[in-house]
Amino acid sequence: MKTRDRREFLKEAATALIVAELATSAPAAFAQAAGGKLKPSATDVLLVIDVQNCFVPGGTLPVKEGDAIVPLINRIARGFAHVVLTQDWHTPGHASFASTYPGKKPFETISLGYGTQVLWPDHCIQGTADAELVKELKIPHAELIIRKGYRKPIDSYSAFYEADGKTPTGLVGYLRERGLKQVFLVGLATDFCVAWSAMDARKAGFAAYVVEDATRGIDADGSLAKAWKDMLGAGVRRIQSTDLDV
Ligand code: VGL
Ligand code: ZN
Repeated sequence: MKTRDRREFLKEAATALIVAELATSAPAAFAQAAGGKLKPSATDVLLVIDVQNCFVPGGTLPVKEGDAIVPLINRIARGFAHVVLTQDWHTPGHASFASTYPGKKPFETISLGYGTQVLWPDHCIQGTADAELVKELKIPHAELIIRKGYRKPIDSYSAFYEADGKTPTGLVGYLRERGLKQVFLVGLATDFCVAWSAMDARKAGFAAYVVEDATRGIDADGSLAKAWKDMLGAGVRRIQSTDLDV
């Protein structure tokens, strides 16, 4: 090989290595290189999980301090061009309600066709004030509201797939068709609907970032620590709102 060809070859090989490195660590590497913080881009989407009356103090399945994250979520949302909201939206007599099974109490579990189901108090029933989005949530530019858990025999913590792990809500198709590639998650509850949505985002091939201080957990029986272990194992990134340039 002549010196010039050799030099070209080395240069190309080095470029290929850098590109491969960026591809595995992107998009954080690109954005963070700019200002040390992650600046939401045109292909990033903020997924605001279940910020509903049912999950804040005064609701039917209240998450401790669930209301405290609303101003922070409003602020973060203003930094994102694309925002999708979710709404837990159950039928009366839903399969996830303890009241559906004589003798069962909330937070006990049962075995259903699709796996183990935690039983909850009746919550987020379609069309009730309890199921409405928290009125202090102010995200007028949100593009889509995904309702989930609306089929009586099956629960859906995740915004992407119902509890059988395969029935789609349509969100994967929506994000792909819109060219949205990185999903940032906030909302309620960290250890159930946020965690399942984040892991399903990974399963569907999206990058997933959970903004920890913009979530709150239920933490039933160690569920919060387990959820973080599972999320990190699935390649979900745990960040804080101060890591975002919003
Ligand atoms: C949720 C329990 C039952 C949640 C929804 O939004 O995390 N948790 N339904
Ligand atoms: Zn629910």
